[in-house]
Amino acid sequence: MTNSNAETSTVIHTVRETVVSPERRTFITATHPLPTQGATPENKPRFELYNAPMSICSHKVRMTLAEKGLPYISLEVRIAHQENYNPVYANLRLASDVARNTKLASNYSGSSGVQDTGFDAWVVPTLVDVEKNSIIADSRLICLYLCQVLSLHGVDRDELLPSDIETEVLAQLDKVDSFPHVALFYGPNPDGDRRPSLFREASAGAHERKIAALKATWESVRGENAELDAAYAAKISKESAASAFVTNPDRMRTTIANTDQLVGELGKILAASGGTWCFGDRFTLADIFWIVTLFRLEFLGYGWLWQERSDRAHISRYAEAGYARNSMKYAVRHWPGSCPYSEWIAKWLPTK
Ligand SMILES: N[C@@H](CCC(=O)N[C@@H](CS)C(=O)NCC(=O)O)C(=O)O
Repeated sequence: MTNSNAETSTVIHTVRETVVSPERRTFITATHPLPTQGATPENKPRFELYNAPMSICSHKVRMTLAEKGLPYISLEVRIAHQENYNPVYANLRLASDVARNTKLASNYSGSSGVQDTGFDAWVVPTLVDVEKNSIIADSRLICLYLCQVLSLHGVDRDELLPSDIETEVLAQLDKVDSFPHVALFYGPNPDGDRRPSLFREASAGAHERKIAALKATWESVRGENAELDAAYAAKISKESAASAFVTNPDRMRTTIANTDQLVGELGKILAASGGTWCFGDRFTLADIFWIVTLFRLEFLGYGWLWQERSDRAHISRYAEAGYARNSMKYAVRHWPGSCPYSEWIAKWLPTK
């Protein structure tokens, strides 16, 4: 289905007014990099970002925006309250190009990459480019989009996506996109679950709660819109597959072995780099994607994948350099609610 410009504007307006309550709409700028400044009607930046504090896909986008120094309205979607299961929000995502060109995700691989599993209408982040009246509904695509439109802000697009190494940078984004983040988040390591204990309790039974919430919100709109019905059915099927996946010890063991291999591949890139970052001394999108990934792994208690191996000491040095960047500090480490619970990363969090 192709939406007209007017239809897209209506969808954008409706979701802005109904999904996120005013106190969770904040104006992020270089001088106010945390969500502390309430958005007012006078604030009219080009971008609006539906995101959630803890979401790793939101971390990638917030960090990219921070690296670029781009102002935006942050619209905090409360995943724990299933605000992302509001059909109005799904309609926004279903109006994006990626939704039109990709099959719906109805199965589960452990990753959240759209190329891997398909399109999920019920997740964050979603970027709205107010100036272009366009909706971009996938973290990897959003970060690429931000790089590609940046010349408009007088910032060289080559900064995070240099043309001479674009293919190499894109290959790293694809690798991180295929990373089994979600399985490691919701599933225990059958050989010793080191996820923070409070987080373990909070996330237990998450897939079942998601299914129940989806069914409840579907009830009120079922049969009204075939596209929405298909998106609900696909998500319920995906969450059922996820539940079976993360409670299967063999699948979790394979997931952890794959993670170890991907971390090893990062080690090889860094060893060949000759500089601080993946590609020499140029900080690129590849580094944003890897740094938030390593931070999430540490949060979940998987830092041992490199910290307990002398041949991977360079990954620790890389991670520390990345965590120290201002973009990482404000978009992730100090962003309220971004990394609750974890004792593994306590030294990186703001002191109380
Ligand atoms: N391919 C999407 C995946 C996004 C995604 O899976 N988001 C997660 C948080 S990182 C989410 O919103 N989960 C909520 C849910 O499944 O209910 C992207 O990269 O943006």
